[in-house]
Amino acid sequence: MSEILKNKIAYIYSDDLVTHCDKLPAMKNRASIVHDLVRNYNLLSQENIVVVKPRDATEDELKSFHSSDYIDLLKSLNSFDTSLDNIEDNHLEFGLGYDNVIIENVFDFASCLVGSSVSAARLLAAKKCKTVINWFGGWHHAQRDSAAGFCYVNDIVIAIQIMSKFFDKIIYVDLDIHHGDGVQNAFEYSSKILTLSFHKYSQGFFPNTGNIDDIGQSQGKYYTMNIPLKDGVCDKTYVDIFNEVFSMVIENFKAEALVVQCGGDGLIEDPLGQCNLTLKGLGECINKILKSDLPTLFLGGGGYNFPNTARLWAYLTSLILKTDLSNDIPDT
Ligand code: V1P
Ligand code: CA
Ligand code: ZN
Repeated sequence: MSEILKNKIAYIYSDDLVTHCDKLPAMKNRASIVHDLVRNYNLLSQENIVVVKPRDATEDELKSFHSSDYIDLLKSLNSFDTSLDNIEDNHLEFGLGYDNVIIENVFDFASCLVGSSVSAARLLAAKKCKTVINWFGGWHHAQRDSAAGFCYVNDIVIAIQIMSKFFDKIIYVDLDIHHGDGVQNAFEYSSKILTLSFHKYSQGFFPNTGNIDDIGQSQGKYYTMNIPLKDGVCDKTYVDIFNEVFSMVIENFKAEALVVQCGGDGLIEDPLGQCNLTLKGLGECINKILKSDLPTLFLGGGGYNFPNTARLWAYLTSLILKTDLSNDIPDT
């Protein structure tokens, strides 16, 4: 196994994973659009990539971050009849309502989703691969005992927990236009995991957290970093700030690995983000991250203009693989 993977970039994929993600109400069929574009640009047949089928997460893995009460509730709702309107107060208490309606087979979805990032983290931890891509992960809002902002479980926190047993210090970079609150909250007391989120911070914009003076707590003070940005932020501002902050963090923190959430909702024409980033701007950030030459897990996240999100992740895949994308848009 390790010989096959040696020097290759792992791309996490399974039919099950895409089928589950395609059913998410706010992201219907997005996973298929993304995977089809990546595949039809022939990125998966490059010689330096290997497609890895993930395994499901165990209940213990889910409970390594989430509370037993929350995971047990998801388990009990696995066969919930979604056609009946029988939401209880108890469900709302655990965030299962407006942004996170109870979906069919919600526990199977949670195990499959967390399993994808757990499998990715294990490849990095075992040094089988130096770079892993999981465009189906990146659910940064889920909290220990609740769903939030379209995120049912926090695959990122669980992946970082696994990686932190093998890498002494890790930087988490969150490029999604929303604040990475769930990941920040999980590690705000730690000086080993530095979380760095770039996000729009304006009146009423979800989740309304991530002020610049939100810097971590106790031992973790100064290891939480927040870069709040104005509504409508464009490439020049975003990339200039990113370059300055990321260089400073890389120089001073001496990380052994990176986890990067590449949410595409900062892109121009995104209905939720309403900002002005382009593929070029986010691509420059990824190229800078790649120059650090550290073991890295690249994750997906938000992105509500589905074709543009697929374009972004196909383009980022090409940058990670160091190959050019064909100028011809695939017929398919
Ligand atoms: O604004 C909220 C709720 C309303 N409450 C007072 C808070 N929710 C947002 C959630 C955005 C989640 C972003 C996730 C990610 O960072 C990572 C995957 O990208 C929200 C919005 C909005 N415009 O911000 N929910 C919805 N829109 C929504 C739309 C249609 C149906 C259900 C929810
Ligand atoms: Ca962010
Ligand atoms: Zn987002």
